Amino acid sequence: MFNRRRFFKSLGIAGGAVAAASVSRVAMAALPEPIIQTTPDTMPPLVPKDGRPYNPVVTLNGWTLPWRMNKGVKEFHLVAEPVIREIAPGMKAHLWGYNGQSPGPTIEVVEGDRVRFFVTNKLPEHTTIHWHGQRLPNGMDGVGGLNQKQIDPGKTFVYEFVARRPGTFMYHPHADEMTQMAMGMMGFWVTHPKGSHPLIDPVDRDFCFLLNAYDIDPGSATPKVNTMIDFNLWTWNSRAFPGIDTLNVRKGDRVRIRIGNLTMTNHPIHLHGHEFVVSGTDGGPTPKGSRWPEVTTDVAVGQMRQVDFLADEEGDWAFHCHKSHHTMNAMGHNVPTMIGVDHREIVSKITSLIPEYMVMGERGMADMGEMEMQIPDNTLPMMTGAGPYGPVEMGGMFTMLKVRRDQKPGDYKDPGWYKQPEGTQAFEWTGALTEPARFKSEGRQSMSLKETPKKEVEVTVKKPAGGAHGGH
Ligand SMILES: [Cu+2]
Repeated sequence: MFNRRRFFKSLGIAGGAVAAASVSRVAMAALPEPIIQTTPDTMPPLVPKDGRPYNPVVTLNGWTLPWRMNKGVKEFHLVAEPVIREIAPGMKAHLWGYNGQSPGPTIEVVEGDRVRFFVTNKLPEHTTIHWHGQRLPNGMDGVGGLNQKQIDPGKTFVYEFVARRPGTFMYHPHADEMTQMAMGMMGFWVTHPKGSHPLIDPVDRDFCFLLNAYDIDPGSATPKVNTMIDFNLWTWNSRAFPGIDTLNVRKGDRVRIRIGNLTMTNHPIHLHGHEFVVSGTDGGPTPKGSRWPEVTTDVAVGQMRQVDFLADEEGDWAFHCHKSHHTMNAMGHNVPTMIGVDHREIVSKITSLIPEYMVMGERGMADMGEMEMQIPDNTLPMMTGAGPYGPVEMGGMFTMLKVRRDQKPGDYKDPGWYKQPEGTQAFEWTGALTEPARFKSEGRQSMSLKETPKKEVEVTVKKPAGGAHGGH
């Protein structure tokens, strides 16, 4: 649901808006009212009510910002402000974002549209907006200090340009970037082609989301902004599994997924059950002759990738980052590997002192997925999520593509779990087991398979002589 807030009332000052000198011709009295959204639910596509028609996108756990048409110009109002974002049920983060959310709302326009952005700064420090990937006049590029003055707290600046080429873009501050992006300031931008385009095929469903990451200590709510590598929450649109909505499609749909990366590392994004092609980057649609089938595409830092595929296999297909640490929630990395370690003796000693002591990891870490362990307030279990057959043992950048033959066109609701047809699911073998014939090498290897006979080695230890303590 949209909440409308009175702009001047919320700023607490009457007529407090100040325009950039270069666009002072814009009548401030005509400032569009900002539209605020506070739920992290995936909103249905925003079908354009005016302007040129297009097939709208669906932002995972996000929404598209409505505009106002003013004498042929699409006017938007972005408010940079502190927000509270639910990362997944059970954890809320204190972030910075736009219009009530991190990421901010998706901007959707059509190639050739003239767009005007009113950007109000309600942060405690200055900011700007850079329109990543756009062709625009240099003074609209948003690098604070280089292309424009910083937008000080309480001020409103105006950006205006023509969306010259169709494609997949994003926006983010270019002012105290490390802090402001670590706090969640970013948003998606899609410029739809006007009419048919030789390199942009029509699709039935078009999804988008940003890759972002946070370092929030368990029990706290504000990201540590100086973290460079060791983030503990890997998120899509500031949501972690099981908080990321599923991508629900109808069997036979042509599907497009657009992904942008504003984290500090690359993410190989992997889809199960289907092959896709990279149909576009932030540089625009890719030439058709350059496309080859993939099931994983790496999205490097600062890049966008747009993939297209035909959803022709029914089921619940995992869709995730292939870095296995990125499908985990908050975890410590300085933990020794305990696989194969027999704790039994030490455990009985410890539990006599600390009755609730738990042994972890001597048979792998899968136990973590089903354990009912006490965790601090406001954090997420490392591995979580229950599927129809037990714990999914995932976190972070993980969700599912759900393909159903009876999903109605235009219906984005979660259809529930897929029921595999009889005889099409992996099953337990209950027949006799024979020993596998293992390969034995007798060849010239640097290390022989044959054991060399052990020689008893006797060691005599001599401690330094002298003093009262003699050696044994
Ligand atoms: Cu990743």
